[in-house]
Amino acid sequence: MGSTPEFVTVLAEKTVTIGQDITLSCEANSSKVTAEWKKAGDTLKCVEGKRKVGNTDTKFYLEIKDAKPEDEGYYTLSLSNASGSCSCSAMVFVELKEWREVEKEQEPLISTLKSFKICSEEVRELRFLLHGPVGAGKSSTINTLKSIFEGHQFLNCLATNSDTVSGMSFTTKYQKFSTGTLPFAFYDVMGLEVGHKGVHTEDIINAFKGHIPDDYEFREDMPIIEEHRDYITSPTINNKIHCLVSVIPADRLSMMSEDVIKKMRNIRAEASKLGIPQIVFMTRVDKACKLTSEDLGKIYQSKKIRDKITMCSNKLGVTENCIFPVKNYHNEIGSNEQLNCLALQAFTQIVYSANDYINRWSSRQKQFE
Ligand SMILES: Nc1nc2c(ncn2[C@@H]2O[C@H](COP(=O)(O)OP(=O)(O)OP(=O)(O)O)[C@@H](O)[C@H]2O)c(=O)[nH]1
Ligand SMILES: [Mg+2]
Repeated sequence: MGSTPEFVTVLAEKTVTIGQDITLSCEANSSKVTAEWKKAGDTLKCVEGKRKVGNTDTKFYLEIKDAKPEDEGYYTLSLSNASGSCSCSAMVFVELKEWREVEKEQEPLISTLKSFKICSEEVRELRFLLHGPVGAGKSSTINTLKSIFEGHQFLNCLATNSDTVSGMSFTTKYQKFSTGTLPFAFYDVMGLEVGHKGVHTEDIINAFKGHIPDDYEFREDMPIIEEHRDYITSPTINNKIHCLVSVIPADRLSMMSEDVIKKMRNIRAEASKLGIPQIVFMTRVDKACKLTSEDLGKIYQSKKIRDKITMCSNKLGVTENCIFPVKNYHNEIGSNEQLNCLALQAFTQIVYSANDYINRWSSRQKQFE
């Protein structure tokens, strides 16, 4: 009886650009085996002009011509004979043609934002509210943007240092963060959770309407009431939110509960009624895609990220061009220009959207003068 087949060399991970050919190969200790290639449970056979499987003596190979996005995946080769079997697997990534342009230099983006002027003198600062599920990276996003503008050593003291979602929001206050002398302010809120836990949707709606005072401590048992001593009864444009940012973790998108998604849709519907612009920041992209985690500059060539954006668009009912994938400073030591560029591109978008909102508000004011 022969011996169990064994690999002399194993399959290696591959990254190809769309349209290129893919070759996976490895070597076994014998050619007298039955070889089976599989991807996602399907056995792969030869397909004229597209796919070839075979072996030259002990070298086994799989060739795929003209890589398409659907060729991305986890490929397994199993070898068997009467004595037993063995298998090995490798991931194949198919990079798409860049579907959005990545900025490579941060300086032009920073200087445009530094010289930015709000279109109305009555408005002191553009105010952004970040909301989303617990642990989505809301506080980290604020931290990332603040550290880019303030140029200090990154310190993620606002965010939880735990990567596991405990089910309890680390942020419990309605907290304002300014960006030095620039006319931008971020508002951080408690995360959304399933059922009666986390921040109430009414609190978020009241926040963007301008009724919630700075440093208000959110209560899980009830939303703010008009009788609260600091409730802002007649908010001005300087109390209101000018752009709503939904923060969604790319790696947990498929696990997000229906309940949280429904809450987010309700919040978005209320913001739409008031004409407040809405943008999505899709965080934790490095956790969702290996290609991106290895080279952030390839984010707009990643099929995984593209698919996540489509999924996010379907779940929240937002158009894809309003979704910006970003990576936050997490455990990096120094500054990372590519990370900054992605964050700055997304930030530029919310600045212009908020300014448009102010522009519309100011035109309406003039009509009544
Ligand atoms: N790898 C990675 N980790 C991230 C990223 N953004 C945030 N994190 C981590 O995710 C965890 C949650 O981040 P937070 O910023 O505290 O999330 P949050 O939305 O403010 O959470 P709550 O205030 O608890 O609702 C922390 O451990 C962060 O360091 C990212 O882009 N990549
Ligand atoms: Mg937080």
